[in-house]
Amino acid sequence: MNDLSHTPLAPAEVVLRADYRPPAWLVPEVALDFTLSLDATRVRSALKVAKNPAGDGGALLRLNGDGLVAQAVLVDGQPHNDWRMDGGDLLLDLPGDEHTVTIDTVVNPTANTQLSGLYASGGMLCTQCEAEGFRRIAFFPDRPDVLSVYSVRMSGDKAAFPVLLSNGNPVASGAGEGGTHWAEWHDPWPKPSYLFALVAGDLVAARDSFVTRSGRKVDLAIYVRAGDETRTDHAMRSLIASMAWDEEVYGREYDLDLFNIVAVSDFNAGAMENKGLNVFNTRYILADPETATDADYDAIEGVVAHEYFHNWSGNRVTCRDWFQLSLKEGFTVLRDQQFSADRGSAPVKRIEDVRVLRAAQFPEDSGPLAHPIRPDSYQEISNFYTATVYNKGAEVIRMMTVLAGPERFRKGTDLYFERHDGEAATCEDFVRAIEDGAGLDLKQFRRWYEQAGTPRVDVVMAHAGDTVTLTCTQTVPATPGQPNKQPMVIPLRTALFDRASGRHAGEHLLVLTEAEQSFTFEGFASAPALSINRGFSAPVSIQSAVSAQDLVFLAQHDDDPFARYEAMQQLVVQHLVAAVEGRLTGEERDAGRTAIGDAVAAILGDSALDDLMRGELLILPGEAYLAEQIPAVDPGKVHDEREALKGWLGQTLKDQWCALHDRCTAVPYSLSAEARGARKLKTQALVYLAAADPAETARRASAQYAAADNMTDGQAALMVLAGLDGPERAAALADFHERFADNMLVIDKWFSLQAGSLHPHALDHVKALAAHPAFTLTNPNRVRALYMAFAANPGAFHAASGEGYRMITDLILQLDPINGNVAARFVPPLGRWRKVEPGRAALMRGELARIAAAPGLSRDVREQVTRSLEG
Ligand code: B3K
Ligand code: ZN
Repeated sequence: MNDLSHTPLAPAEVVLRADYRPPAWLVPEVALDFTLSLDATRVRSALKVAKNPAGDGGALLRLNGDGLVAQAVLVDGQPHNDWRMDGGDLLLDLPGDEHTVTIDTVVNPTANTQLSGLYASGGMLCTQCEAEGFRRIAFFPDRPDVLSVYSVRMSGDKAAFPVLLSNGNPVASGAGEGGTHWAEWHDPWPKPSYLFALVAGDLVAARDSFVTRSGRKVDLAIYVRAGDETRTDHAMRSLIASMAWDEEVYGREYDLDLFNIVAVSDFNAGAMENKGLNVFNTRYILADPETATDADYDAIEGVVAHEYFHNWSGNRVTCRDWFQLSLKEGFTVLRDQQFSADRGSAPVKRIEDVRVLRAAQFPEDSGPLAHPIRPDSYQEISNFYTATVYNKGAEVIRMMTVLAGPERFRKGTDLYFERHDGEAATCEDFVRAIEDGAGLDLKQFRRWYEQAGTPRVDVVMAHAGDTVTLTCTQTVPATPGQPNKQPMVIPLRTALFDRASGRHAGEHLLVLTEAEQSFTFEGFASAPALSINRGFSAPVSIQSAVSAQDLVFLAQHDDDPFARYEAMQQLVVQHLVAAVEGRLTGEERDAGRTAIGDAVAAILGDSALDDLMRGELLILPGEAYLAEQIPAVDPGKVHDEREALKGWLGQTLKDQWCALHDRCTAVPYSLSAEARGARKLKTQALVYLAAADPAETARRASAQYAAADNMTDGQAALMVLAGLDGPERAAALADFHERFADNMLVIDKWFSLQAGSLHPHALDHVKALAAHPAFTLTNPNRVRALYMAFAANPGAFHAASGEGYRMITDLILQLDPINGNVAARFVPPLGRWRKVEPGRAALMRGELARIAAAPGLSRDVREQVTRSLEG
């Protein structure tokens, strides 16, 4: 194999956590004046700067800039020529302790295809400043520990920009000359520059209000394009529910007289928590039954809540530096997970969250991009908005709730908010507040912030006399830059089931702190069935030799719903991993399938289960998660074995799937848990049946598509049809496209369903779709709809020819100059080459080397590619 990993790359600047120094200058107040235009917006910024008593005392003021040109620089109102540029930054020496620095710049929002800073989207202007976008608007100490009170004035053409919004409260507005108008906003809460926002455009508002527990009335508005205001109800209800929940559960009240949300179609992320002016990707706002699935409804509720919760966990208490990102993101993800659990089915929510963690974060932890939830270094911070910082970050704080219990945890968070309100804090500040408030010792627990990698816990159960001994051995795998690891604190909720009665005598919380530890339990005449890491109390991988028989038992009898799900998953994982590794005799394969089939039949027939939970128990482990369990995996084999099992289950239980589909089809549309559960099962029945009998299922799916009065049913039927051959496929896809041609979010689904389909020619379909007139590289949702769905479709992406890898590489190279942030998100799928069998690994690595060799890469892509080749 060619050694391509050593393609020379220019040395990149690395930012180290250990290098943190307080800012030399603070900016207590800033006034921004925008003269708006789509291609030349003038920005005048007036910064009141004051020497930081905690700084180095030097005269040098560094104002970050990215692509800005200073048209004029004034100090205390006087023209000032003694300034210089250092890269994009503007440096000036200031003689005294307090000054006002005024700088004029001009930016071109239309040319801003990176969608960071001030940019144009369909005729409107909007901003995205986290993490380092503000420096693309104005020269500023663009770091989260510089907190300022913002006053904003903007003026522009009234016809083009009838709505003018910024953070905080409106102060004044009026008409100007030549058809212009202006508005002034003031945000009384000091904030870092990444929370600044401005929106100007032709928008309509859906309005409501909320009265806080102390009696303050808050005006709520969701701004969308005309015509979309009929699809904001669910987002508004979610917002109101979030506001009430945060008061009740965390004692946090909203702190301005208005809360605005704006939905934009061109957006790199999901949404942004700018103070008092959240900006959202339209996909997390707009919903009605005809165009949004049940999953879309859930995602909207979760993201609206997440951004709202940031008002306290992120805005009132912000981050000292970007290494502390998990301080706000991990905690806020935990809060939105808890909220959604309270709003719907808590067990189902927990299962979904763990599924996401395993599908997105476990591969990160075991690959070249592994990093602790509080990283030690970065080249481009945008690359650290990861499942590790967000989702594992949430799991780490969740473990604190397990160790402390909810009441004591709440004392900890109360203390955290009280101590650090108005400050830029660190993860260490959070841990200390939980320690002090909840009365926990988290000394060793802090390793969760330091060490990357998913800990593995091997559990061996021994039974002698009436004593059960559990021996737990933990290992934290080596990760890039961290060859040696220390033992973690691992809280494992555990129960020992008596097989005869199907009961256990109470749950134990086993807290592992050492590399190896034993726990003994008395009073067991016979060996019990082990239920461990119930509720997924720790984000670890458990290895225990549980028999298929015990797993079937637990799948039916465990009183912890997550553990039931887990037993089913393990049953299938054990079988499929053995099958992929070629370890099964014909008889063993039959026996394994029979055990799984019996367990599935029992779930189908268990009348005590609600349908939402039944749906979880029936989901087969995903290909990515299965692949994680197998070294040097052949993704093709994983795909084939999993499909074969699906087909076998479809065939063996055909009558039951048909009966289930019929029963659920009779349930009318509503958003009740019952109706949602029915829709979920309907989809699953189709999926199993399609694997067994494609022709008959195409007819069934077609009928479901034709009869669908909601997007969940329509999309599910189309998803199944997209994976099959036959006339029904083309007809349904054409119909869907025609019906929803005007709705960008639904057309995104149309792209995704085809790119993610089980069809053997999915790869060719993606190639053709890239040339479709509705495809564009400038809209991140559209790019993700086609290519993320494709990269997550193992059957297509991992084509043995390497064509899938080539397509993603071509995309990265084409997209990088347009939007490096989004382009970099496509590198990790290629970065998993070390986990894959040698033939494909060489192809993947070759493509990474091709990217590395390209000139002029963005810092985003360069960092991800370099780490992927080296790690
Ligand atoms: N804080 C934003 C993330 C913005 C992403 C910047 N690259 C959304 C969120 O987590 O709430
Ligand atoms: Zn967030």
